[in-house]
Amino acid sequence: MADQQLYPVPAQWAAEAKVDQTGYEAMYAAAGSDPDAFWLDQAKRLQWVRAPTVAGDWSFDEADFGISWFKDGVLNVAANCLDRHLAERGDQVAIIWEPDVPEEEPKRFTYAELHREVCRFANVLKAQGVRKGDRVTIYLPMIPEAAFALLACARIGAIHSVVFGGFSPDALAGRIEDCDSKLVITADCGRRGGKRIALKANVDAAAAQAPSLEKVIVIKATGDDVPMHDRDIWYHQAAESVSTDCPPEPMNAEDPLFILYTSGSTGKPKGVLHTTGGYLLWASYTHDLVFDYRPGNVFWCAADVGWVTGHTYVIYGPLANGATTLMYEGLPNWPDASRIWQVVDRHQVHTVFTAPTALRSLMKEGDAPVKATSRVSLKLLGTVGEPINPEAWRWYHDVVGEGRSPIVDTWWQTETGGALICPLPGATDLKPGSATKPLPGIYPQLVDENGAVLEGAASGNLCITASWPGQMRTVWGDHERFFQTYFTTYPGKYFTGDGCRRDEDGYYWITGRVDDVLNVSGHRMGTAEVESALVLHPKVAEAAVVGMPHDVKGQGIYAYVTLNSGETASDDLAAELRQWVRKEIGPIASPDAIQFAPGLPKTRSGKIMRRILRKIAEGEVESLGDTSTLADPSVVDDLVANRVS
Ligand code: 6R9
Repeated sequence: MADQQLYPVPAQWAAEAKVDQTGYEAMYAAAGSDPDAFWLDQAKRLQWVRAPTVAGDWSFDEADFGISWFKDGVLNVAANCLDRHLAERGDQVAIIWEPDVPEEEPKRFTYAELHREVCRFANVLKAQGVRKGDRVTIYLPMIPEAAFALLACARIGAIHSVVFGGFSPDALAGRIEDCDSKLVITADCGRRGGKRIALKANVDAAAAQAPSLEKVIVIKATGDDVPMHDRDIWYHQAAESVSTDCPPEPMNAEDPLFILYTSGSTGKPKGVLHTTGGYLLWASYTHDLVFDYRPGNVFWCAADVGWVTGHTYVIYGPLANGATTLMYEGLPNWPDASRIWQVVDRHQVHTVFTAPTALRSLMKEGDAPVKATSRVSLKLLGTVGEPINPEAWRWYHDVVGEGRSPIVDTWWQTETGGALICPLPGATDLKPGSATKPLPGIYPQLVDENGAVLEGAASGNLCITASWPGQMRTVWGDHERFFQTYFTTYPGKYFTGDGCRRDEDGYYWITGRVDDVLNVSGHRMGTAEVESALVLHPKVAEAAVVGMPHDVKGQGIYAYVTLNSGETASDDLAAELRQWVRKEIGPIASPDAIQFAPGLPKTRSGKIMRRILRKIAEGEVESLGDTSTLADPSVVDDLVANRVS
């Protein structure tokens, strides 16, 4: 099979990487034979106020369900990311910030400077009454202050909840209220790809629906004129009067570090909770192993800090490891398709880590924009967020990397804290499109619909059978939902929601979600969320949303909409509904196709048969399967006849 073509570890990588194939196998075995000893040893990567004496203490069974790691350890995340590096590398650059507009000067912060900025920010938060355990919502563009804000919360033990700047005021308000957060940190405006995002105005609109909100700290980022209300505080003014001395709060390893909302197959987005010790260890361990980080390398994860990838691989992993991390304000293809590679040359980037959707959009523009740059510094490539199609993989490998750089395809989730299944550049032969093998300490299992364990080469539902330090600990405010969502489909196992194939070499190939979660441009989107946004529109009676294949986004959003009687379908109404969803959730949720349907295919018990809707959206109208159990089989003919292509 063409997709089975093997790309062996380049000789130089095999010789020089921290972990080679034998090393990987030895680590994998060690983590399995004595997990406590293995993880207590790995925990030495971090600096502890009090070192832990226990590693994992967990059960996925209902009777004694619970997950903890290093529970008697005490540490502070910001101290690990900053203070402990000061003696050795205080003058080394910690963050390189590349602005949206290429003509502007980048900014650089050494570890000593970053330490000062974080302490200052922490003192501003304290002066506003923020205390250990309080929730702080962060709604910022990719500016250095975003890094300061996350680390400032960690320093004083406040729990941050970052909301992606592309989310609407409604979505923001829901997330502020869900975790009862009293303070929001935002900016006047954001910039991305030459466009402005009215962040402060969005916070003002959200405030009307978020009674818990008391204060808003506003960073002057673009200098745009924004109205200031009683609750608003300019950061630069508040920062004038505080000291830059702020001792880190000693935190228990199991104290919460952050909440990050993510979409599930049902209901509102869930507040995924990560804790202090286990998460930071996972961020540090995976950043070190997967990217073979060496002092001096410039590491660039191109994700926004609004997603988990930005948390783990822009901020926490690299800074815990004393790395130089690049933070980019803009978009991969603006002002043109060579921007990423220009940034690589400008900052002599060693590792670039991005999403397949970005690669597909650049690949469309041909090789010339890549070849116009040198990329001589580039030694390692990474992908994350969705399965990478072998064509994009080869383009990345052959054209961008000129064949010399391994690609680490990292499979993981908001829930997992960091990478779980992925190659190590010095250890794993690669197959384009496969996330390859589990990291040491990770035990994947494939099961069929009935939960029967599948051995050897097989396709099934991907579960993980043992806890790892970076695992989420709960859904904020709803521990029962945590258990129900992840541990009841296949009792005793963590169910990822992904389908997966394992080949005869033991390589894992993620095939995508098997639940009602879409992956649009590497962003998770619950079909239920888009449906509830649509039915809020006064003319809409019912909506069903499914995924459809999309060249660049991976998946597009296909919405079937039934109107209230008396309403007429039109292109204008379709445009209005798209706008409506943008307003309710944000631009990333805007449907790519809207089909007005007089009826939806339902079983006699009233359940929408999504299988049929998916097939129609995919254009596979020849293979709809059995429709005889439908209450009214004739609706299918209408749906097929009026399919939007
Ligand atoms: C990190 C992140 C998680 C879902 C996950 C899966 C998909 C992520 C992938 C991948 C294939 C990869 N996914 N990485 N699928 N290969 N390398 O993306 O977290 O936003 O929570 O999404 O993304 O379907 O279940 P999150």
